[in-house]
Amino acid sequence: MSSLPILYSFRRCPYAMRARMAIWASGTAVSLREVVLRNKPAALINASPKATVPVLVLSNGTVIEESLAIIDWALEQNDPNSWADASPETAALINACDEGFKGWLDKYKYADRHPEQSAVYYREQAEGFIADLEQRLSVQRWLGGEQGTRADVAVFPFVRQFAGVDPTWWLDAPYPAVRTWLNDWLASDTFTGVMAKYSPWQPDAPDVIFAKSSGR
Ligand SMILES: N[C@@H](CCC(=O)N[C@@H](CS)C(=O)NCC(=O)O)C(=O)O
Repeated sequence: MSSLPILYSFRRCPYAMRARMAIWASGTAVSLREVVLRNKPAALINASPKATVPVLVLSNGTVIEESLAIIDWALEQNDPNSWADASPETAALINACDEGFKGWLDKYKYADRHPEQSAVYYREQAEGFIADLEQRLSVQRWLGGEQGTRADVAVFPFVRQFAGVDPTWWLDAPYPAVRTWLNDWLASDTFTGVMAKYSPWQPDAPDVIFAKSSGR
């Protein structure tokens, strides 16, 4: 039995993705447990009754059950890219993503479940956030300036989803700087590294070591 921290994750979940990216970039090894959301393992529910992913269980029993807190934990272990950034601006950007953009994104993605308005309407609401990113990225390389921060990592998986709802529209959408930023992330070792596929975890399965240094 390894004493590595245990990460409950779901490959396509944007919250889990941002957490895995920070863990990956930090070079910290964790034991990854891929979760099927409709059949959550009892071990996850016991550790974290709210049972969202990602959840990180440290070897001393501490449970970290919010993706942003997992990012912070990872960057405390090691932050080779200097992503840690406690500035109010970075926090505000992440908050605008999680508390505003994400809601419109879900409605845009699943517009058929929200027939009160059209998909285009929902997309236009979500575009307020994308336009803000465009403004920033048209004058600087990363969202917070010339250096990437936890905001870039935290926001990226949601922008990826937004672009993926209607890829044809996205190709010509008036957000060239966001497109470049997104494409850079998609091509990055950090993103491809964290998107490896794992079978759903079973209690008797051997540990799956998730770490940048494991040679992937
Ligand atoms: N605020 C949480 C949100 C995590 C979250 O909502 N994850 C989704 C998957 S993307 C989830 O686990 N949903 C529970 C479910 O589908 O049962 C975080 O940042 O970690």
